[in-house]
Parts: sequence; structure tokens; C-alpha cells
Amino acid sequence: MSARGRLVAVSNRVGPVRGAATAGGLAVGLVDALRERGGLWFGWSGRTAPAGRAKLHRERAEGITLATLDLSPQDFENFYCGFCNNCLWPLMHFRIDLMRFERRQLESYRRVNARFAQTLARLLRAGDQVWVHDFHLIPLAEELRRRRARQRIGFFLHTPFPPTEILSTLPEHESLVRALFAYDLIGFQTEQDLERFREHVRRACGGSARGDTVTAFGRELRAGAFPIGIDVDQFHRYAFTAPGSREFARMRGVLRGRDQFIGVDRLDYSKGLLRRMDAFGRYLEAHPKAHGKVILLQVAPVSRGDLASYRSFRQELDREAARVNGRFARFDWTPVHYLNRALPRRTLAGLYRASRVGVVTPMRDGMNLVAMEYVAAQDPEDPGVLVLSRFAGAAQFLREALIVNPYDGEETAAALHAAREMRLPERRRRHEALMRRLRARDVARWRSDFLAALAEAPLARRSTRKAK
Ligand code: ADQ
Repeated sequence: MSARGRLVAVSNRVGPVRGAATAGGLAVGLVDALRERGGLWFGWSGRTAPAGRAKLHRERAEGITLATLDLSPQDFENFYCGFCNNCLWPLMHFRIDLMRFERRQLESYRRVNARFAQTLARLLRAGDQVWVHDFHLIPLAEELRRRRARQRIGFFLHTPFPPTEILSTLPEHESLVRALFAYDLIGFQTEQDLERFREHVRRACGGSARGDTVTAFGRELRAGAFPIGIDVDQFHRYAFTAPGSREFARMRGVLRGRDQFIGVDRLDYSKGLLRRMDAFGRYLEAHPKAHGKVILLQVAPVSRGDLASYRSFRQELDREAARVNGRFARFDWTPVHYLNRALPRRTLAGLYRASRVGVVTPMRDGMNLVAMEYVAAQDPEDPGVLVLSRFAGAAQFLREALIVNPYDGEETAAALHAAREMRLPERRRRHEALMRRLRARDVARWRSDFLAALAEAPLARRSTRKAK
């Protein structure tokens, strides 16, 4: 491990380090590795400051150095809200109907990446291993190379990689894909994403792909699938202690013997929330006997609330939840319970465990950790059932879930019914198999596989490469 030198992680949002395990997401995946290797974590501070006054914030926590930069209010608008969330995010999720391209936003994207690279280049040491995360920072390696960074640099894409016809709708997509070739290794969530990248390189860039080596623009890199996972034992532990807690007793109390379906998602159009509400309505329509006996708890913390498209999506979802409730509610029963709040992970684990069915039905998702958390939180003696969209990366691995096409409301409604009715032996059989899959691909394996592949990525090509 020490032969690999220091680990430098770069992501749009940095931290938290303390309590990373309770924050979830990327932090869980990175903090252990950073701690082990006395690492540096670099990215946006989450704050804005006038252009001239943005400074580098540095702090140390648990042996990790955090270094963050502010964004100017203009870059927050154009880089973060604009190019990242209004252009690349919908593009990566195949939603070109929602994609908004503005040249000034692309310029801001390039400017922020260049500024990040300029600062980071000064913090790097020879022998560092640099791991860049997600679509916000695609041009970072190219900018670092321009500043003579010779370290190994890897990139991991947390979202799906879109098909070539979709990617090609992005003006200037060539420069974005070319920028990927400044990395030594790029990682995708699934084999499908990897294959779409290889296909794009062959068809749109005149390049070639052989084995894990991909060549284009006179450069060569390694590309692979590194499916992310969760910390299975930690989540299982949280859920295991939940039944003894007062909070859990309260959850049970609220349910009063009813069966709970649970959805937990950032409030984002990619997560399939509208169609999920509709499918739940169809389920109630088809099964009057379930009235009064089931509820759908949807936990959906507001995300990217600065964007008008997200605000209007929220209103639409409010209406859809109200429509289902208006149609089916009785004075003593409200079928849809809807929370716009982030919850502590222990509470989430308890909620998963108290739920008979986990409903994870994104229209498109890189992986989806909620699906995994739901499974890990179940009581092995009496587990609930996962209903999972085939368009989540997780569906490639969690084969024993009930896999649905979220565009098909009737199929999803039927799966909700089948999940609720499933007998104990089948639930146990499926749950055992799913747990084996989770353990085989947990977050520690994701991290170590990626970093081992990065350490092995050939050095030779860098000496011949000339960054453009
Ligand atoms: P996300 O789109 O954020 O991640 P997901 O993988 O489901 O989607 O991760 C969300 C995380 O946030 C989970 O750990 C979940 O527990 C947590 N969370 C959600 N709602 C919460 C709430 N109300 N309170 C507290 N925590 C909540 C992106 C990609 C995914 C990919 C991940 C990791 O879009 O496809 O799986 O990165 O690579």
C-alpha cells in the first residue's frame, strides 16, 4: 500500500470525514482509503465567494487533509447549476429533452476545472495517486497535464455513460471525450456503461478498443467496470440494533400492523418518483383488499433546489402524491406518506427494516445504493422484498430482486403485489442470494479494485503523450 504513495481524491463536494459513515454516499467509499494513506481530499467548499476573494480552505481531520475552493456566484450559476446539473446530468441519464446547453456555461465548466487544476497541481507530490470523481470534473486531468502533472490519474463516473447517439447531441462532445484520454484509467459502474464508452470511441472518435485498452486521439488508456457497493456490515449492524430502539417502536406504532412500501431517493426526475406514485395508485386500484392495509412511505430530500427544473418537478410530485391520496384516502388511512427530509442513516436503516417492500424504480441510475441498503437492512429470518428497476446499474447484480420496467405501470403494480404476497421461504431464498452478492461487491472491494488497476495502469504512454 505504501508503495502506492499518497491518495488524492477529487470530487465536487468534499467530506464529511467525521461521521462519514453516517453521511452515506461517496464519503463512505473514500474516507477509509484516505485515512489509511494519509490522503488529501480536494474539491468545492460548497460555498460561493466573489471571484477575487475565493480562497483555499484547508483543514485536517483524522489524518486526512481537506482542501476546498469556493466558487464565484457566476460559476455557481453557470458551472454547477448550469453545465453540470442542467446539461450533463440529464445527458448522462438519457434525458436530452431536459438538456440545456449554453456556451457560457461550458466555458464556466472549463474555467472551474482549470482553476481547480491550477490549485491542485501545487498540492500534488511525486508518487501521489489521484482519483477524480464524476462528471463535474471530466477535464481536470487534461488541465493537470497541461501543468505538467505526471502522477497516475484515474477517473470514476458515478452516472451511466450514455449511448453514442445521445452523447453526440451535446455540442462540443468531442472535447469532453478527448479530455477523458488524459486519464490513465477510467472506471464505469457496469459493463454496459463500459461497452457504450467503447462503442462511442469506435464510432464517433475513430478510435479502437481491445481488452481493457482504449485508444483514440493518439492516446491510450485503460477502461473498466468497477461497480460501487455499500458497507454491508455497517448497514446490517444499524438495522440490527434498530428493533431495540425507541424510534423503531414508534415506526411500528405508526404502521399499526400495516405493510409499508418504502422509497428513498433524492428528489430527482431520474429516480422515477412520478411513475412510482402512479404504479402505487394502480396497485391500489387493482387490489381493494389492500386498502387500509398498506402505505407507501416516500422519503425524498430536496436536491438541487436552486434549479427551476427541480422546483417544478417537486410541485409535480406533490400533485401526484396528493392525487393518489385524494383518490384513495379514508379518514383513518392515508396511503402515501411523503417526507422531504434527509434522515440519519440509523433511522433510514430502521425504516428499511420496518418495510415489507423496498421500491427502487429509477428511470435510469448509475448504480443505486438505496437498493443495496434496503437488502442489507432486512431481518434474515423475515426479510422484505426488493422491487428494482432494470434501468438501475444495481439490477445487473441484484438478480433476485423483482426486476421491473418502470415505464410499465401495470408491471410495476403487479410486482408490488407479488412482493407483498411473497411467502417466507422464497423471501429468505432471495434475500440470502442478494446478501451474498452484496458482500462479494462491497465498497471496500470497489475501492481496492479501482486503486489496484490504477496502480497497474502502464506508465509508458505518458512519456510519449503531449497534452493538447
Ligand atoms: P445518487 O443519485 O445520490 O448517487 P444513490 O446511489 O441512491 O443515488 O445514493 C444516495 C445515497 O443517499 C444513499 O446512500 C442513500 O441512503 C442516501 N439518501 C437518500 N435519501 C436520503 C435521506 N432522505 N436521508 C438520508 N440519506 C439519504 C450517485 C449516482 C448513483 C450511484 C451513486 C454512487 O446517481 O447511481 O449509485 O452516485 O456511485
